[in-house]
Amino acid sequence: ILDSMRGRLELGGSHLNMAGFRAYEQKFVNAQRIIIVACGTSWHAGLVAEYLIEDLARIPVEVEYASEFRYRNPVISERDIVIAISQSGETADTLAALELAKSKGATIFGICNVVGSSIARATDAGAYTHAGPEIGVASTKAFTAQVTVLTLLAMCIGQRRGTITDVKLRELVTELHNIPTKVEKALKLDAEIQQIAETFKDVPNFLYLGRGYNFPVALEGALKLKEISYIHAEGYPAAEMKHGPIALIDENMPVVVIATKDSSYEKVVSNIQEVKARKGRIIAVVTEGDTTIPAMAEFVIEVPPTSEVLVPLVSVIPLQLLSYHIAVLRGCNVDQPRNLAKSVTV
Ligand code: F1P
Repeated sequence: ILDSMRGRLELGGSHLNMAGFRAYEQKFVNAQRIIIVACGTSWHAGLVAEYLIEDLARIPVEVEYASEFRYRNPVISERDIVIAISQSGETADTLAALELAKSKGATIFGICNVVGSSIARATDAGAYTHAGPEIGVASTKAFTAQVTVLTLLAMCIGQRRGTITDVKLRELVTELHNIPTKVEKALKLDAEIQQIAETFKDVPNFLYLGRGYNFPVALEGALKLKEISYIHAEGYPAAEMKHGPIALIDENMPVVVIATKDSSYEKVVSNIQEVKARKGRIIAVVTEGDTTIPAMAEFVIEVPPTSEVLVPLVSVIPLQLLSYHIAVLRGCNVDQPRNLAKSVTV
């Protein structure tokens, strides 16, 4: 099934070349562990990959901030595969982390957007995302392209290891081809999201909550808001809320809950109830047709239904739009945010 994908998959104009994977397929199949190193948004894509690879390929995954990994004394063996993810391919911490792993014998697989970049050159193999140039500093389409490559990777390894059924695989392949249309549909939420942005453009704090595959999406939503609108935002796994952040919730706190219909839906409903009981202002990202959560939220953003495994590709879009509109309304330069560099090379 995946033969065509091991070549090229056209997705939203991006060609995801998986040819680099083919030469190292067997290594991935036999890997004892996969370690992912990255920074910022790319690290969030890595977190999505932890769910994907453990779910579909049943290989243990560790996701490491490259900036920490490089300075500790990590245990790495020749049976480890290290995946370095970087949009620019120039991030100094990610490069140093992969070089450290390489010196200990690990195989390094890169996922970069910029062809011929330093990280791409330092890897043993890799897959380019070919998402095109990111005009702004903050990564957006690079994130969805990275997650797509990582999804394909998890599916390919899962197929080879026999950890994913043919039925499931076929279902995912079909749905992957529907994703561009669903992303386009999510982009059409623009005007609606602009209205929500109007309401919240002057607040000092935001909380983002999600579970499962939507947990990294919550982190990414919060990061995008911080990066381009300079509003303090925190992303949390929804169930962790009661271990601290719940103290922050009152009638002034906007809480974005990514609450699509998936296996953790019921639990997210009870997290929303907890926020509501403290008068938090709920902005819920839900699956089209949901009626339960919309009845509880102040604002509702409906995204098209998709497979749980693929949901970050769709659910991240409204969060990117929300950050964009809030930043514009606050008069911020969305392409060149203060203090941020496109490539963090030191
Ligand atoms: C990592 C990153 C981006 C962020 C900003 C600063 O870059 O943290 O995620 O949006 O551009 O750098 P990269 O390693 O993915 O190029």
